[in-house]
Amino acid sequence: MPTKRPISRKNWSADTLREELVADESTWAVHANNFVARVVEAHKGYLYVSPEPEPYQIDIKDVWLATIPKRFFLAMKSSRKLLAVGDRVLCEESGDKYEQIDLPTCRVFRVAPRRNRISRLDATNPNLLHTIASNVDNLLIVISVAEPTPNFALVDRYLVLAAQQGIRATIVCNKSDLLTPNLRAAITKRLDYYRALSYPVLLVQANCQQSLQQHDFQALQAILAAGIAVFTGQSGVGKSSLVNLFSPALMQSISERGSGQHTTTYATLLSLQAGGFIVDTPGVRRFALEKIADHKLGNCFREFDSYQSACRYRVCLHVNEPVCGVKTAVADGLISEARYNSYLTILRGTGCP
Ligand SMILES: Nc1nc2c(ncn2[C@@H]2O[C@H](COP(=O)(O)OP(=O)(O)O)[C@@H](O)[C@H]2O)c(=O)[nH]1
Ligand SMILES: [Mg+2]
Ligand SMILES: [Zn+2]
Repeated sequence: MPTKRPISRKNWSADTLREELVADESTWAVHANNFVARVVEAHKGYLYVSPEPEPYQIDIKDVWLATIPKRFFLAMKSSRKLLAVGDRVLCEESGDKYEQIDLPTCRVFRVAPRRNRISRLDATNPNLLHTIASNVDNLLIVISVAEPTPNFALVDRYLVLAAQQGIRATIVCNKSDLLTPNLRAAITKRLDYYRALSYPVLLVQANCQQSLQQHDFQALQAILAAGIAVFTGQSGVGKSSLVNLFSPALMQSISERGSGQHTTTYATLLSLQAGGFIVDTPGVRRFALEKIADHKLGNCFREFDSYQSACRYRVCLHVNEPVCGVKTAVADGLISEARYNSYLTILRGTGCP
């Protein structure tokens, strides 16, 4: 059996416990009686995990019910703060039995530090963020040609999120069948702007099986195959349709295997038939931006980069400063006014596109 590190009472502070639980993977002692796993669903007092012997070889059909040792649980108040879908964990089999739950059981005793996280705002406290998913490789920002009209301010917000968190962002423009010549003219200009910033932009139609053969769809499939993806975008743009198209068989819910209750409010890691994983985030209406220093926001707008050197002040917010390369570029039509407005909106923390 793995040797448990003795913990004396005086060390029972939240910080010490957190340090013990959150430990770099290089320090993990993996042996016959424990295993590395990925959190595939996080609930208030328990988790579902699946073994992941090698990175991204997550055996999603092998689901374990996991708890964290009580001493961690008490210190952290709620395990949801500590663990989220996407976390890599080290578990040991516990053999605990729970009524009505026919799953093997284990205890989580190490968590790897997160590479990034995607959060939502607390429903009642706007200063509080809840992590929905961690260690995300791809953020797929979905818009539609029409119905609903694309909200590019929201796209910009999510591009900032991706930049902040170091997640690769892709813009997926769905409902290509609704393109009329007028719409095409209006949207293409905007999409080309993002392409020029080196964001992959894909035009797809999710309500049609034949789409699977299309170039952009296959490009999307290749992106999805590389790791863990999260879809985001307004309601009605076709996120669920896209996911279904990629994997008609994946709609099995983990909870059905466990407690017998169907769960729609918890983020879940799903595996795609063609490779890769997505985090399904039902009920999460919008992801939140983490607070960053004002002067760092400009770094999340890729096109500002070439013009910032012309700002008089080294730390320039590009708002009221007298000589500002970014503002000049906006005036000269080199930076899109809409993008600059997205920047100002986020900087002022006003409005929520
Ligand atoms: N015309 C058209 N409709 C689509 C397409 N993809 C999805 N839809 C429809 O758009 C509506 C919303 O799709 P859904 O996947 O539920 O969007 P979600 O809210 O983002 O998950 C549904 O009625 C779909 O049938 C598409 O490529 N073209
Ligand atoms: Mg949906
Ligand atoms: Zn400036």
